Amino acid sequence: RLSEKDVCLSRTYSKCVTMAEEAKKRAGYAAVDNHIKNNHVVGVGSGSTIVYAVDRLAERVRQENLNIVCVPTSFQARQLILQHGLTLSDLDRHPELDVAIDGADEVDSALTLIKGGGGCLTQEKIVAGCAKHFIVIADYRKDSKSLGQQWKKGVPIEVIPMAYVPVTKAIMQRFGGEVELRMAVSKAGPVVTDNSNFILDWKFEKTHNWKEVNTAIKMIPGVVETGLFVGMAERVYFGMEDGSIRTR
Ligand code: ABF
Repeated sequence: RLSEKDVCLSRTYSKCVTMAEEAKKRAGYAAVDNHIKNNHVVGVGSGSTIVYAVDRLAERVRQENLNIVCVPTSFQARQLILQHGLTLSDLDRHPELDVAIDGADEVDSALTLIKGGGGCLTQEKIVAGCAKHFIVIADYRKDSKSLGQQWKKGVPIEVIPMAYVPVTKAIMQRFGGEVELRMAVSKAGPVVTDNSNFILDWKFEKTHNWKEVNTAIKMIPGVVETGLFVGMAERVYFGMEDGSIRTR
């Protein structure tokens, strides 16, 4: 299998970007077409792939006159719902969702996910956890046998700001690897989440038992949530380079 870099070297960069966008679109459309029905309460994820799913959802709501209520996972998702004229709700009013659809940074062969490259992992996990069905959409670059093969930025971990140094030390001592405080693009300060917390990125060195590691990291005081989604995804739609859809 060619790496993304190899694929891009063999094509023009713009063609590569177009292929990936087309793949995201196909995945988003397939998930909405196969899983959303009238009167559904839908969790709306974050990132760039979900934009296509929301486009398709809004199209179906208009064309089929569907009654759909949407619960966002982030400020971005909220804006998307409003911009598309969809019905916005929250977990107070709709604590039980029929389906949640979201992107991922990497998906392994057991459907364990790394999420949180966009920093919204806590709300994404809460919303996915409230859904009867959690459906993931991604392009071919996220498909992996084992976590870390594709996504090189590590596992995002949301932490209470005052705890970021002790949490950093605890993770490195117990699980090895490197932990970095995620900085804003300007480098002027740390990234601050929608919950006013910081994000640590744990660059692990080997494959772990992700269920155990997830539980252990969550037990460290100051950790709010991890970007490891274990046993949550029911189905993943990958848009492939050849225009097909692969499901897992
Ligand atoms: C969210 O958006 C995140 O959990 C994940 O980090 C990211 C995926 O973004 P994209 O669809 O842009 O690749 O789902």
